Amino acid sequence: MRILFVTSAAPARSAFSTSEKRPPLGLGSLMALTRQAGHEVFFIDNYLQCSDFIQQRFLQENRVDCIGIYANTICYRDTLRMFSEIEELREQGAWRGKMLVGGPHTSVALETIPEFVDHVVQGEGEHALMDILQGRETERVIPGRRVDDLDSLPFQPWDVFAALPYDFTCPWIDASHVFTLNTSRGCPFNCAFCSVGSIWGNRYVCQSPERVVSEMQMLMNDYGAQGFYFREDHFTLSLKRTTSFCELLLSKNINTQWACETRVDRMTEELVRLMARAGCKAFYLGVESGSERILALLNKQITLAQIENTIRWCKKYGIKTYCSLIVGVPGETYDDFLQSEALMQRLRPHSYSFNVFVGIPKSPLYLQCLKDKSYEYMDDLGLLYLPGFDIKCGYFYGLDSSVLVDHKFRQRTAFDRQLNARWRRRKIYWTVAGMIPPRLRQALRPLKNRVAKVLGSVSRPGQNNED
Ligand code: B12
Ligand code: SF4
Repeated sequence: MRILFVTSAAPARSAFSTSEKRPPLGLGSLMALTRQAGHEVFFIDNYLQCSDFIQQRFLQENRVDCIGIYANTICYRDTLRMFSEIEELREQGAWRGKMLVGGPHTSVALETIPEFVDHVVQGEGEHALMDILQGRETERVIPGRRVDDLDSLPFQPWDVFAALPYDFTCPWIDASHVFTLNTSRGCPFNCAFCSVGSIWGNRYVCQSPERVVSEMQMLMNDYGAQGFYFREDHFTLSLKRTTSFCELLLSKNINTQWACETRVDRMTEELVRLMARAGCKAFYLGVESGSERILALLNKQITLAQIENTIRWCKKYGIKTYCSLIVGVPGETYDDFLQSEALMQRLRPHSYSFNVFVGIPKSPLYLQCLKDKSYEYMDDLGLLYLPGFDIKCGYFYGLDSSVLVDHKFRQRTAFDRQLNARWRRRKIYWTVAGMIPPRLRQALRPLKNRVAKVLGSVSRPGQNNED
């Protein structure tokens, strides 16, 4: 069969950043598997570069039998556009192939998928796709079966990905050829703002250290990889796997750099030391908040002590830390935010950023906001925005909210009023500071801390602490 896999283009405006362009490893897994089974595979990444492939007659000219579309909620408008243009071709008799869709959106908003789409795969796609292609599966909606042995899956189609202009860098790794890998699936936690549990389920499955290292070696030998970025929810969930992975890199004398995402509750000093010895250069940490109350409300199941210890050990062994914090969740107060800010100022990670809460369908907080109607606006994708979203966009991103969402926010919480007042004071500070000649500003520097005491911090909230 001749199969075309496509992604959907990012919307012009989005409350989630859509600027990071990396290979879509879920589709990659399906492409590698179908190729291995002898099918001819085509790939168009509209998220990376918008294309007009339907109007350009790509389906007809390449005699495509089946199109498989990756759908996530943020890019779903473009998915809908493709569905209807392809259906129009079918109605005109200009193309007679099958239309398949998979990806996170199918698990969280099945009801939004048009009836004319032939197969909708929820969760993992490998088994379901092979069953459809071999005619063993005829149902329209297919809950994907989990892949129990991730080692059995072929390597990603790197020949295809390496030829495209993806971001092959990582801000924390000093190398130009950094490849993204995804070596595990599923998450046993249930953080209130996250929808991963409803997409993947709670069972965690991972590739063996040997499998991970062999793909890394192949990438180093054949594609000149100089570094790796494990872009997955839980690279370090299994202490045994992380330890064996590091020991394998060391025993094979593999000299490379890598970064991963991790939870602070998985870390011990010994593990951080071992990871650093094995080439780990950075952690992306879901810190979320400096307020114990908010951590509990988010069901994050981490403590401030664990955050502090992890950052301290990382500094000791030379691993950079990037902390991601969430702000503006229902029930959060200005005081909670001050605690987050104080934590970052005290621990001084390499960098950190505040992300303004937007409800993603099916996450526990989303369902709660729907139930108690604490949101101010729901957009056409079903995303929920809370009162004061505009104030927080201005404060934390330096952006007018109209750049991200088409709604004029009116409601305010006490948190927003206090944040707004501080923002105004800070703007005055920066305007006045900008009018002072640089030399005089230098001389007045010692006064900055006193001013900060009156205004709250005078530096910007998202920071790089290059120390
Ligand atoms: C790494 C990652 C990224 C990377 C790489 C993206 C990529 N496409 O691989 C980057 C940073 C670029 C990124 C960007 C975005 N991401 Co992201 N990302 C992830 C993360 C952590 C892992 C993705 C992954 O590799 N999964 C593993 C593979 C195996 O799964 P998969 O890609 O879903 O594919 C499987 C199935 O879905 C299915 N499938 C997929 N497509 C198809 C098609 C067909 C035809 C079939 C049959 C099956 C099928 O089969 C695949 C193999 O089993 C997930 C969280 C997660 N655990 O999934 C979030 C996640 C997917 N991202 C999310 C979001 C919102 C985004 C962005 C829209 C915005 C953002 N900045 O966060 C952009 C959009 C990217 C895009 N290409 O459209 C959300 C999606 C939520 C939703 N309801 O849609 C998730 C679930 C995280 C969350 N916040 O809950 N992301
Ligand atoms: S935020 Fe991370 S740890 Fe929490 S549920 Fe989502 S994937 Fe799991």
